[in-house]
Amino acid sequence: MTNEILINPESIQFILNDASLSDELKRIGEKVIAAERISPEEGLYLYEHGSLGLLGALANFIREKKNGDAVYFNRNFHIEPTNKCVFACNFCSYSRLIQQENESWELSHDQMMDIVRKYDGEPVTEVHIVGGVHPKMNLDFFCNLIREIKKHRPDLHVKAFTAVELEYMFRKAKVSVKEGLQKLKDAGMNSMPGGGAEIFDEEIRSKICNDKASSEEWLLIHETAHQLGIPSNATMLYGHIENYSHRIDHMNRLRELQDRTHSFNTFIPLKFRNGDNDMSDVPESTIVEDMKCYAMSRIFLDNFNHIKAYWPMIGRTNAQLLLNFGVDDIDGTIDDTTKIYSMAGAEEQNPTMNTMDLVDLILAVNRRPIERDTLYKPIRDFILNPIIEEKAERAYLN
Ligand code: V47
Ligand code: SF4
Repeated sequence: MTNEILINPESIQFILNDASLSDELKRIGEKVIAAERISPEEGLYLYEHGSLGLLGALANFIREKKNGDAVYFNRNFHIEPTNKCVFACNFCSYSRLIQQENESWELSHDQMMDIVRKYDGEPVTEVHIVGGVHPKMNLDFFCNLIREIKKHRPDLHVKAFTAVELEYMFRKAKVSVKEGLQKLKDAGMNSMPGGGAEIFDEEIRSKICNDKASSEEWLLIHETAHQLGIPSNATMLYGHIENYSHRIDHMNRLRELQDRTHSFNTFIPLKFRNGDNDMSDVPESTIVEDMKCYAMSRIFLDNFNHIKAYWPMIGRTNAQLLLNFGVDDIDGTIDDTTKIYSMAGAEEQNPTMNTMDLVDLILAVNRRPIERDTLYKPIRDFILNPIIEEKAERAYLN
């Protein structure tokens, strides 16, 4: 894979020489190009005063410096054990109260193993397990499940449980964060997804998800996981009642933690979708705001290697667009196994894309499709290794 800079520094300098740009924007832009860290105050200034064009050019410059023209994806499937949840986040369209039997599901151990076995012989590399927080699905239940998945398919990477699920699981089991994580690691859990972070600012958090793990707890669980050799992702739920300064504060807390551990794989901004939840009166962000949010993430999080646009949530065409605004990853094949976003009003009602679809989507915008494993080890570069026997490969990759 090439990592050459596709935008050369001179052409980005040209953008900074625009006479209409303020001295302060020019100064911050120069720092970004020189790979000097910008402070939260400079980040906020850039966010508030920088045009979409400027943010996009800076973000794309960094993206290409870090990842060339690569666009990563993986082959994964999701298991959502239940949508019953003890918590009541106002933005959530997915969960149902424990007592609420209609529209809710609760998978048994055997049903989840049946999902795993459905992929026998298929070249998936990751299972992503995340769901509502259910008291019956406790630490022992999940350790047994992971052990059995690993016994059945040792090479499958198990990326499981948000810090919110874990905080509840450990509290119920009366174990420390470290003990609980060690148990899951011993059972075979390989990494953690980034959900549950929402927005760290305590005042906003108390308004949108008052009763679940606090920001401090979320950060502590990820830091402890990293210390135990469990890498993870980080998310940010944006586009609701927070403002730019809350987003910068959120990213700054992640950047500080990443300085200590270097074990976040990727950052995933999650656009708030307002379908069928207690915040349905809050309008969704525009695509221009989405592009600015992804671009600022790329610019501010200088110690994160990857920025992911989760296509089932943002949509396929927007994901393509965002590849020019800092994004270098579009998650995975997924295969219609997640309901979180279709229930929240995302356009993708049955999110499924096979490998060929993903490769075509990336090639259509002149980028380099690279299948990766969960930890970003390249598995196949589809430019160096194109699809030649198209018919046979299409059948295989489906
Ligand atoms: O924490 C819930 C979000 C997250 C809504 O790590 C909503 O690879 C928008 O974290 N509008 C769970 N977002 C999903 C998640 C995730 C997804 C894909 C990949 C990875 C990864 C992680 O979904 C929750 C919450 O922030 N969410 N409801 C909503 N209405
Ligand atoms: Fe439960 Fe997660 Fe939904 Fe909150 S976002 S109500 S923790 S499923």
